[in-house]
Amino acid sequence: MFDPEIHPHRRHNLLTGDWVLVSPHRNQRPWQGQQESGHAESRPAHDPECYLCPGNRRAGDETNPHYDHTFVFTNDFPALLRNTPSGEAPESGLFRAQPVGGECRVLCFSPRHDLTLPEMSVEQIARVTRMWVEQAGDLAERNLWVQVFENKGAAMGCSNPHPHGQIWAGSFLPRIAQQEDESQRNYHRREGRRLLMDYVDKEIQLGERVVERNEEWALVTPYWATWPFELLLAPRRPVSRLQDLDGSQQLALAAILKSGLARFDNLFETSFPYSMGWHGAPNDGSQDDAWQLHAHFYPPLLRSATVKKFMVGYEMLAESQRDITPELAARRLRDLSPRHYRER
Ligand code: H2U
Ligand code: ZN
Repeated sequence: MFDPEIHPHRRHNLLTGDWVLVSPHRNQRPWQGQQESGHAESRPAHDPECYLCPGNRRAGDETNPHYDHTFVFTNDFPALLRNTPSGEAPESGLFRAQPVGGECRVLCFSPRHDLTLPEMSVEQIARVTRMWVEQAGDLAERNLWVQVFENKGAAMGCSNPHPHGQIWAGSFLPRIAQQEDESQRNYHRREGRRLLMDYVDKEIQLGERVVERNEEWALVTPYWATWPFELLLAPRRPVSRLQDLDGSQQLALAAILKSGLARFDNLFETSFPYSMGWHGAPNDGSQDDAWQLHAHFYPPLLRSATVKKFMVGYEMLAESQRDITPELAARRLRDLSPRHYRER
């Protein structure tokens, strides 16, 4: 008899259409490969060398103001430019290109160099959520896709430990956005309801993959998760975009971010690295009630503060694979304290 808790199987990602290979029988395999250094670093509240700390000079020669809460600036080395000439790129046979415009911003979450989101107060995190909402609304006026994200930790290639995120907003729909757009619109056409509303309702009903929930939000390890402790965060009421969140949804968001991300840190008693970001309806002026706003959290750690998962080999060449089941990952996160280990 097939038992998904012990036997290899594939799971379907409802949002992207991708599949993931799950190999739960493989959990006991030994590890003699690379270990990331999981040092519990202590940082100063202000670092004179940091290009994000208040009052400091940035690499691009600008100087940061003495900000008290959050601070946004245009990325000094933007990947997208506002003034890209429009028009058709010369297309010849097999070689296609497409000119794109856009803008990139850097968001400082706090003047404190030594904090991360779960170590900030709910009130301070609420300023970050408000900044996300305001920035998304502003950039939506002239960009089709606004990608709000945070890269956290050296293990994720983040260049600076100062708490910060980024926004890349552009005139085009990137590939993952396009896949999620298609899946959600198809489902809505067929069922007349939002795919992710139905999915989250079902997860809450089942409970086994729910890590945490409050009156406005649900935090789950998605059924199709590829990263060991991957999370999906979605509102429980219909919301298409960040800028559509009302005050109580924003406050409840700050609360679940604090406790949910504290669980991450508590897992290996380390500052848990990840890439996270928000997905919402594209700003194309069409009906957007197929789309449900959500955030993905992709953390690379697997087994300890020093052993991370590599997406290599079969995963680069065939499809993603995981050993620990999402149900087991949810149980582990759920069993941890929502209170940060440094605040205990
Ligand atoms: P990470 O969060 O992935 O480390 O990226 C930091 C961003 O900050 C990166 O996109 C920008 C880089 O271009 N940056 C500035 O805009 N000004 C600076 O003085 C240094 C870094
Ligand atoms: Zn700093």
